[in-house]
Amino acid sequence: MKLIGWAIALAAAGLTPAAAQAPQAATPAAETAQAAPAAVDHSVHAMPAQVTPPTPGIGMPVGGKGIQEQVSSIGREAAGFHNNWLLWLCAIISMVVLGLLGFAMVRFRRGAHPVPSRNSHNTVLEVVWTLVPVLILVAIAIPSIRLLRHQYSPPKADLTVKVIGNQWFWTYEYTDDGVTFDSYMLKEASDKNRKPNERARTVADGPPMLAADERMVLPAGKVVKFIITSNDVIHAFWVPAFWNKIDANPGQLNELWTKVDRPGVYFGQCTELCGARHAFMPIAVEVVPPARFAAWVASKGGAMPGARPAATADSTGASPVSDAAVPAAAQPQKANPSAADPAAVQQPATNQAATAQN
Ligand SMILES: [Cu+2]
Repeated sequence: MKLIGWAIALAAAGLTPAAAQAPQAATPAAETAQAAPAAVDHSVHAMPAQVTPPTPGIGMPVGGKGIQEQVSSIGREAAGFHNNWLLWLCAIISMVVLGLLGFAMVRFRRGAHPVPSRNSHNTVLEVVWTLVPVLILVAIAIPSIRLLRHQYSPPKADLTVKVIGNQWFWTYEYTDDGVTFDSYMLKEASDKNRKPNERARTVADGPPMLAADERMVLPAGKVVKFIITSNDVIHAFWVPAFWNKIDANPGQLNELWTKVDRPGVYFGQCTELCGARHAFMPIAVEVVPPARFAAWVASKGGAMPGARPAATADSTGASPVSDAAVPAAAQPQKANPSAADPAAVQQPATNQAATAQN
């Protein structure tokens, strides 16, 4: 009887995953079939002649020690708060509590103190142990709320990138510039699933499982607004060196911002369990000087909003950084006014929709 019970239990355990995986197994096949042409396109055509290699140890995991070096203003503020304030506070509190515990254990042990004290109230002590934790919480709350305020009251954006999570790749829409593309993980040369004409990861592309066939390109020193959503299930957008992290929910627009001063290559990953290939949708961001960003936009068939003289000055006028640095970079785009028009017309509509929903 017991044996039969075990047999049924084992059969159920064996069947359940299979049943659960069946639809998923079908989905990747369908996805791959759909996505295959795009992936092949990227690997064959879209790769630049030379790939900017990342700086070792920057914008990528550093062996599980501490927080990655932060390259955005928010990231530096947050990491400073964590490293220089919270960690010390935690350490000091732990040491004080441990010291008190040790003192009480030794001083009031049964051998040295056979008759227990019968004191039940001590006004000074009670005031101290109420007041000190309150002060500690206030000391944490003030910088914490200041950080939250900085994170959620972004300066005027110079550039908006709509980030869309898909099972299992990212789509980046540069709403201001008319550029849209998908970004897939680069497979290893030894990967049996790699198609013969599919580009394999090289050292210059970045670490395994973090390198992408097409990187999100951002201009250095500009305020970038990310509008984050999903096409299917919940994903999450996170580039650790920028600090920011937020869920990509289907049917919702979330918002983040960053300003990265240092050109370089920075890697992130989807950080919400989103299905079978969750681990294979990295985020690779290349931050370049504004002039190179303008050239990249042009190479992708887009046009910088700066290419439209009057309207652009109005819409981004509140950001002194953008207007000071962009014109020189954007001038060449002026030769392409027909392409600039639709992008410039589209931009306010997209931004307003995003703001309204947030
Ligand atoms: Cu995901």
